Amino acid sequence: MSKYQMISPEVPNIPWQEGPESFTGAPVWRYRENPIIGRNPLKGVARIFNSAVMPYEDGFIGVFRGEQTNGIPYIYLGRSQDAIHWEFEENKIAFVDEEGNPAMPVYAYDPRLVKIEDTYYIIWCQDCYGASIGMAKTTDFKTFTRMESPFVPFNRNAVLFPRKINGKYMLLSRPSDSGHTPFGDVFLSESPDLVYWGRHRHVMGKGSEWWENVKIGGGAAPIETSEGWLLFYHGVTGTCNGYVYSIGGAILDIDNPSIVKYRCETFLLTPEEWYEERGFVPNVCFPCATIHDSKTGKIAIYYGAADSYVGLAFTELDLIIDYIKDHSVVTAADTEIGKR
Ligand code: BMA
Repeated sequence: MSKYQMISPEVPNIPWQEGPESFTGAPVWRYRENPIIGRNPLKGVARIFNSAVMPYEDGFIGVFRGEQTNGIPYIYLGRSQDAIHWEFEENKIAFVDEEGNPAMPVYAYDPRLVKIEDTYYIIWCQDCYGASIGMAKTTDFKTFTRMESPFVPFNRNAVLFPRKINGKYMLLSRPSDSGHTPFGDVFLSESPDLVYWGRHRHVMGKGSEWWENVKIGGGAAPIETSEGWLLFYHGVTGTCNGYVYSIGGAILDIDNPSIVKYRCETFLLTPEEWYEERGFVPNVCFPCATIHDSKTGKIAIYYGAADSYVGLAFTELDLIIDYIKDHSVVTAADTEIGKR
């Protein structure tokens, strides 16, 4: 009998490998055959990383950040039977506007994919006279209709919650600057209709812990659990050789997710393997999605590695919640409602 519950569908075909008997740090382990997506994955695309996947029909579907050979990032659709081996559509996703006319963003990166009720939403970073949030919806993965950008620049790392809370859509985001932002806290905004966003609340700041002391940003869509919203996010530290991106974990209040109930003082995963330490941007583990099975508590975490590859890691609900709770350090700014 598991200690904690996930409130989400069962995913019996979730990809899985058993973990070790014991852990020296967090109970998160890598897929032994990582990376699951290597270099030059399709024509005209040099690297795929920072991508989001989810169950769909009898298999899986995903939106992938493809760095084209001209250096411009765009989003590509991929399908898989096992969520490990992926087949990509050759052309980038052809977004349209509400009238069905072509409406391609200038660039698009770091997509997240979230299902709310019967609609799938893609949320990414795009140009809107500066780095901003892009959003589109689809019900069939054939027609992708762009929506209004929720915020003015500069903002990145937007993540939708998988259901309305108190009747409102909820979105995490990370206000930023126009470059390689040297600061950044996570905020929560709500909307009645996915067009107008307001009641902005501070969720959590860059950490006092060294591994996340420069900036943080939302990662995978939060997982609803009996303890609150389980959030995997990225935390960044600065070194004499540049930024290092690690994966962190927090649990947000189920009805008021701007309140952080638990926040893990240690990273859950940090660059250690060659595909995380070596690549276009070394030392990056950047989570964008999970697949999770409510029956078994299995969680598969998808993360970009070194801006060059997609990595897969695993954990289990009871293990990760206990670890986050046992290592939780929250500040006053974390636990307050986030309004000043
Ligand atoms: C961030 C984002 C991510 C990227 C990371 C490391 O600012 O642009 O897409 O993975 O930097 O380069």
